[in-house]
Amino acid sequence: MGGPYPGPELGPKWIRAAGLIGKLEADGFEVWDLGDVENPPVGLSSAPELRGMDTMGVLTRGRVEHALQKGMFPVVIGGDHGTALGPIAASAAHHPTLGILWVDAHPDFNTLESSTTKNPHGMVLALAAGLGPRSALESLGRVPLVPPRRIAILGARSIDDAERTLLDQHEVRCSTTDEILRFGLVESADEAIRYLKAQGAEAIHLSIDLDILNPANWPGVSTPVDGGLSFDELVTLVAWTMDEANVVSIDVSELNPNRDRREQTTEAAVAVIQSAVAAL
Ligand SMILES: [Mn+2]
Repeated sequence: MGGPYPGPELGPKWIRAAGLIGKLEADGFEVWDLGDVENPPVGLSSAPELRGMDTMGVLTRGRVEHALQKGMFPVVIGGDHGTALGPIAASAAHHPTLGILWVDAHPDFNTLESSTTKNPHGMVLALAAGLGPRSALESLGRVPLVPPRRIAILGARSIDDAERTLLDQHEVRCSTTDEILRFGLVESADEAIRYLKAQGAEAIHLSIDLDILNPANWPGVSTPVDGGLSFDELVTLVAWTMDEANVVSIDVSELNPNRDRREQTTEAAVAVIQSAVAAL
């Protein structure tokens, strides 16, 4: 409900149908599928403009907390990028110095005031950083869930003007696709991880919006932006991050099967999750 089009709600179903669980089991992992978190009635939210995203975050947080308490590694599958709120809230409660590595074509750092589209999936990271309706923020946990200085965005290539101002005001580290091209993929990821560690982040939530991929080959997302990473680059980035940082939870979001071509983006999502888990 956080994005402009229907479709992302089908993501988990398609990823299951593509055999994710069997593949992880074949890789030697024990997998517990905790099932779908259903969209809550929007009326439950104290901030209706968020279209239930905050309530969804609270419901997801409960399951992720359960997983963390059991010593499992949470993999949360979207859904639009609002899916990230639950695992961030849970991991922040579990790890007081949590940092976020946000891999996305968009920073998702708008507020209800700054957003031109008013789509809540463009406000997720700002909410995590404590910008948004107070009641929604407080329902998710401490405010902010993660301070802005412990957030790094990687691979952004579509940044709104007002959003850029907010990022600068709150000193959020944001590196673009251009910087990755100029300085190298692993170098850019390495710098982001070093930065987060230098800011005291002892644990990292890795959030992957599939629109980081180039839509020319992986079109199954709701808000495609020209350019972006190849599948091999994304897998390299994820594997590097898993090796170099203490990643305690991940989310993979914004798969829109309605827009996919020959399930290429679905297959990419499955393989990205597999590569992340393989590095545990
Ligand atoms: Mn996003």
